[in-house]
Amino acid sequence: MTAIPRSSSRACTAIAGTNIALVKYWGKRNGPLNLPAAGSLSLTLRELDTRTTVRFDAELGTEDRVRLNGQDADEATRRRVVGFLDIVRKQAGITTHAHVVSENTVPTAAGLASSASGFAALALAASRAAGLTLEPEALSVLARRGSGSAARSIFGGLVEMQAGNRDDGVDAHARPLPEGEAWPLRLVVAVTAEGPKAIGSTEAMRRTAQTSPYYQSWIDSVAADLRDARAAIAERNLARLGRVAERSAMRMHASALAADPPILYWSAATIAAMDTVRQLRSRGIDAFVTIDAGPHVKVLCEQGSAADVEAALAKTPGVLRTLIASPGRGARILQETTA
Ligand code: 2P0
Repeated sequence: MTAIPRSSSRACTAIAGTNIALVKYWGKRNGPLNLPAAGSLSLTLRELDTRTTVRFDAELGTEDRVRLNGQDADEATRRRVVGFLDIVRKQAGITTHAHVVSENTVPTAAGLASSASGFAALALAASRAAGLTLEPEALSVLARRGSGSAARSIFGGLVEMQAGNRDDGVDAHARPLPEGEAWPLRLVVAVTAEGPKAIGSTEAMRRTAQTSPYYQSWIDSVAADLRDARAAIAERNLARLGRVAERSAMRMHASALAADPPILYWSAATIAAMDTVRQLRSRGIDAFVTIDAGPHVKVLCEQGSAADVEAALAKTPGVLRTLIASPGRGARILQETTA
């Protein structure tokens, strides 16, 4: 491995879609290495993504520069990105600083999982710009260091994250589930609030693990949900997959609700949207709820019912806007340049 020669720069632009977990990740077995306590299973989305350019440049001096959505990143975000770049630099054997420019179509930190697409795109762009060529699994391991859910966004469509059991984390990566390919699923997103969530996932997971009496039961329940979800995907059985997804989300939130102090992400609009989905089901429409670390509601359904689901959610009190998201590809390079 060689250092980038002085006064040369190397840039890469990569794009990654966010993902929504159908079997949730909520808890770590190792904080510093960001190792999940259990596996998870998700759908990578086409419509909500992050595009990131990383340029390692010997002229940049002693600091990394981080721009997010047209502005300098706040200090907490900058520190998190710099920490991630340090991991990439160490892996590539370089010391050069970088200029990072990132644009989200996902509302940042609003519970629409911008860290998943953000760190997946950053892992690909930064590793390539640092001169590394990583296989998808190694890229997923790297992305996990930035954010647990980002490991899943390296791959497209339905994806399973394996918890792994090694201390160094090399087996804690995602893998695609080809049985799910070309299944015309949709996730209808009901946005119920603007702005950042009350408590970030990392801190909320830590508090749940340390104080919730339900945490261990939650973690113990994940393996069976993963098996059920895999079987549902193999049969293309939406009702079975949707039932697992709802159950997993409710159990994750139950574990967080029982933390001390309690963690409640839901608002009145969240409950109203859940009620809308129950009414849709009573009319014979297969639609199933999942909720992440925020008040928004995401509804899993098939392509043919997405318009009906969206119309019902749009009329629900407290729902600000809706969008229909579809399965998307994994992280990929858009452009590379060397100067
Ligand atoms: C998930 N979430 O499976 C779960 C469900 C939110 C609720 O993964 O600490 O931002 O960076 O590894 O990946 C959000 O957690 O947390 C998340 P870190 P991350 O999608």
